[in-house]
Amino acid sequence: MTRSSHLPQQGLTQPRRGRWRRRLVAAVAVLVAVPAITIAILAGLWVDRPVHTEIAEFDRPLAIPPLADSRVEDGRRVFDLTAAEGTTDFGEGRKARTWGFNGSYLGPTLRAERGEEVQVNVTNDLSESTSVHWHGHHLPAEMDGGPHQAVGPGESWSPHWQIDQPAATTWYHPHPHGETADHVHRGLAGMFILDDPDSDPGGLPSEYGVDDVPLIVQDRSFGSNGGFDDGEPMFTSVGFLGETILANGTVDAHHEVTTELVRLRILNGSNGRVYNFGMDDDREILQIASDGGLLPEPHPTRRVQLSPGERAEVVVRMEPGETAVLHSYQPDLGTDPWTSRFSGGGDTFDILQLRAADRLEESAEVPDELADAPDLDPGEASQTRTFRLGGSNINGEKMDMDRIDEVVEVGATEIWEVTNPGNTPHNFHVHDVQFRVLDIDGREPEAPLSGWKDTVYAEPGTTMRLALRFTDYTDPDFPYMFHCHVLRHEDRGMMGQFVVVEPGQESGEPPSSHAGH
Ligand SMILES: [Cu+2]
Repeated sequence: MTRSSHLPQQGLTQPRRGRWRRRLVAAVAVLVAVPAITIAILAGLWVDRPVHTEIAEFDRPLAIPPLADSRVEDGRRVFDLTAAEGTTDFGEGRKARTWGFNGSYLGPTLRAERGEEVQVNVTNDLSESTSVHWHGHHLPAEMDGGPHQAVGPGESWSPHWQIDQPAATTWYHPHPHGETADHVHRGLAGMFILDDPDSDPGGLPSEYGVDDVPLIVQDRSFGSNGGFDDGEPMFTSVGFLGETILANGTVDAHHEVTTELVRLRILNGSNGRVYNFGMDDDREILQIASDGGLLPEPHPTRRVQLSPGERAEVVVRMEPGETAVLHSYQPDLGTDPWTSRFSGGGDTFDILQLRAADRLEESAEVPDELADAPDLDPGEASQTRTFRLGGSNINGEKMDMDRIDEVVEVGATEIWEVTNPGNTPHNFHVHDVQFRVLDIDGREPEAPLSGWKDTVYAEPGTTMRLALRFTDYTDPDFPYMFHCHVLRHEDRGMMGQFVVVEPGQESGEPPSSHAGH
């Protein structure tokens, strides 16, 4: 275009001639670009077409993760977890190189009672550094297993803490700096069930693996060689999205039900996928718990949506001899159809078939009252902090291991205001504490958010207010994390660090990630 100014004039002034050239070029560009963009979008839609995985046979019994062995030493309940590589046979020629704790895929279920001192001896038999985070636990930052507590190959780490929180379905998984998505995808995760006999409402199904069933839901894809395919969809906004569901590592799973009521402790252990659980015949189920424990009262519902890292406990009533399928309906991922689609918003899955025996043992009725509501009064808050989730950052900053983002005084009740201003689905997880969701865009949250939470879905275009209380475990140097639990987002930097300090104390220096632990 600049060359035109050197051409001899033929009736047109130079500027006018340049303008017509520019218009012509613009018109050609539009004629070329519009079909190209259209073809790209159509190709993208074809490549990223919604996944509808229906299971015909449900021919494998649901694996129940074994309860971890433990022993009591010096008043502590001690568990051993060893992370190692192995091979897992998922059936029908699907044999994958996987990672697991005390086995080739996932790990045993740890279980402890409120008041107990626990210690977990973590050994890393992998060829690279990892860490183990106790998701949902209230514990000292140094025991938390975040990116500062890397366990090198061949090394061990033995965190210990006292269980001091209500009964809940929590879990453990690696949290190495920038590598969490990869390590969890390979198979490192397990459940950690907390009991609290003193506040047990009674009557809930509670025989582990029989009518009280752990259910770790993950999506995976298998390549032509039978191994895991960790390729991400072309236009994904949440990282990896798999096409096959693993329930406790089982593909096409069923569970034999022998009681009228069965309790499912559902953990969304997936990297980026949001599920919208419900039964295939749309029957009513009772949600009885969320991340941090039992809800104040059972919530009758037909859908339970969980983003990565969230848990819900539900009770399903079965009739003798029938089958019913736990299904994932299309999740609600916001109003932007493109982003929703590219985050798995159009996908549906069969998860697990429940097969009732011809005669079912009688179950007790679920109590009308389950637990005390969270006793967090926003009127007592001493501080409001704001967190804006955008791009791969929080408040414009990417995770920096050497930067403490927030300094919290012990004993404080605070309000954390979390905004997701864009179209991409995110969620928000806070280490150390269970919080209460006060409101979402000014509205009181629905019943599933009436209990304790540590991970909450951040719907695109909304702001929510959380109330948190930091009761103990001061340490000016070792930080806790807050982050998006979409693992690809977290790894790319959507994470920050806070320390809990004595009143008036300043934050110190975070330890290096490889400080000899
Ligand atoms: Cu996110």
